[in-house]
Amino acid sequence: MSFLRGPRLSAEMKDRIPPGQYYTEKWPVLHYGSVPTTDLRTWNFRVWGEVETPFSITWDEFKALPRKRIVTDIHCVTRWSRLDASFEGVAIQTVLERAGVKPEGKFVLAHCEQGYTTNMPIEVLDDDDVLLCDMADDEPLTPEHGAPLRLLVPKRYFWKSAKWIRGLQLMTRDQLGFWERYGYHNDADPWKEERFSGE
Ligand SMILES: Nc1nc2c(c(=O)[nH]1)N[C@H]1C(S)=C(S)[C@@H](COP(=O)(O)O)O[C@H]1N2
Ligand SMILES: [Mo]
Repeated sequence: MSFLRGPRLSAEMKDRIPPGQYYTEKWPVLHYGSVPTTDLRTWNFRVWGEVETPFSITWDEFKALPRKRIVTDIHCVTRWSRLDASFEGVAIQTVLERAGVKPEGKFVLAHCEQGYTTNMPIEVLDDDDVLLCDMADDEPLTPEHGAPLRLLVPKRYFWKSAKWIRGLQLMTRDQLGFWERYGYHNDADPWKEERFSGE
């Protein structure tokens, strides 16, 4: 791990490290449980719940959607921050517009392999830096970082960036996800240090 006193960070870079975080050039791997194996021939991605048109798409259909690449900073609640990480995939709006979110669809639960979930309000998800991403650092995502597909929500601590994602459920009410039920903060804004609930 490289700490702040390690690599020389410019003032501009230091200003991008939220309180209580340290800078790393590495990309640590963190998750609960094991890395799932995926058969792309049977893989699908679903959007359901409070939407006009629930749908399920195959891997080939996902790969045919319009693509977007972003460069952004990411922050993990275990205190590492990476600056200028690049990600590529499909803008969240592409799938939300296809589904047609109803006005009642105010909250989202992301569903992953092996039952992992994470929740957020629709406004947090519907942001211009949120991607369903299958590439990072200009390479295909590795299995341990969430291949074939992960969510990327850069403005929140990284547990909201669900790996091995398989679907989005739109809901009228908020429902806590996996780490949120274990006491992680529901909002998870790194700039407000929203690490654990009750803080
Ligand atoms: N499906 C799934 N996604 C997950 C997790 C998990 O346990 N399962 N852990 C989260 C947590 S706590 C973090 S910090 C990030 C880590 O992503 P990375 O291993 O690519 O750095 O994945 C998040 N996404
Ligand atoms: Mo995490």
